[in-house]
Amino acid sequence: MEKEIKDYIWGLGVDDVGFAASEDYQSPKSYEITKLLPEAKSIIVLAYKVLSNCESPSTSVALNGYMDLGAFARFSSYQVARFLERKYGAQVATIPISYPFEIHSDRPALADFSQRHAAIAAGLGRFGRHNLVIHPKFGTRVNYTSIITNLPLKPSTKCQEDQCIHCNICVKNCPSGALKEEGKTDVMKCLSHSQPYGLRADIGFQLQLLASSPEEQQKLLTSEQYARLRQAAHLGNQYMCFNCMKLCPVGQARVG
Ligand code: B12
Ligand code: SF4
Ligand code: SF4
Repeated sequence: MEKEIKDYIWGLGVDDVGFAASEDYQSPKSYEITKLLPEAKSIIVLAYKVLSNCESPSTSVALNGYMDLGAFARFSSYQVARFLERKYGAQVATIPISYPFEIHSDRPALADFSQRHAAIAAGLGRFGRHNLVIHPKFGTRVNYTSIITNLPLKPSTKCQEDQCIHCNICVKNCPSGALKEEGKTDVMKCLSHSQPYGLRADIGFQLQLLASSPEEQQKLLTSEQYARLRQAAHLGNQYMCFNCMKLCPVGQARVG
């Protein structure tokens, strides 16, 4: 069964796949996996190589590469889940790249499920100094999605080797200083650079609008800032910083 599932996933063009036993998934801040699928036994983690669009000096081109990956990941995840249902009568819970997840004010920037901890449990990499998972072949330029299932799958071998070469390039080139403290990303600092047109910027704009005269409001609503906020809200996560991902040297010479 494991080989059939892997062959199906590779046949779709997904870059890598690993299996984890549900008890090996340890993400203390995320929900218990049984809250997402009560009969959970295994997690199938899919890895997708990030396009070299992320190197483009144009932020819209870099973002578009990410959106291409996101569309393919959603398509692949659905296909694999349907294959598991059809072929093995499996129960499944597909977990996305990022959204949707439950939003609670006491759980800021915390998804229901951690793709990084799942990828590590499924043998698809280890944490680097930048708090991202470094894949043994693709380095940091990789995104993950997961499918939780009630199928009992033999877990993949975990990565034993530290993939990070501790060069500190990610820390030095983080424009917001979000990686200064080892083992912790400062979420607010990162957000100010990675999503400059996200929710916080939107709230700031709305407050400014409410406090403005009718003439000022007209100016604000025809400004570049408002158009950018609208575009970001329409597209979802609008990432404008890829430094910790694109500058990490690990894996870059080896990828195919
Ligand atoms: C919310 C979110 C964010 C938030 C908050 C990040 C955060 N602190 O977790 C913001 C907007 C800041 C963010 C930024 C980025 N994100 Co983001 N994000 C997510 C999301 C949706 C949820 C993450 C979550 O729930 N975190 C909370 C829990 C898991 O974190 P935690 O337990 O506190 O663990 C943290 C630390 O304690 C530390 N940590 C925990 N255990 C250990 C162990 C060791 C040994 C070490 C060193 C560290 C460490 O790592 C975590 C990071 O702070 C995930 C998708 C998903 N559902 O998993 C993507 C995800 C984590 N993001 C991703 C990426 C790529 C990015 C960005 C590069 C932006 C971009 N351009 O894509 C930056 C990188 C920031 C960074 N260097 O940490 C990828 C990571 C892929 C990878 N190779 O690891 C994910 C998995 C999306 C995906 N499906 O691929 N992200
Ligand atoms: S995405 Fe940019 S701002 Fe956020 S941690 Fe990485 S380098 Fe720093
Ligand atoms: S840039 Fe260097 S220090 Fe940062 S994660 Fe990559 S190898 Fe590790």
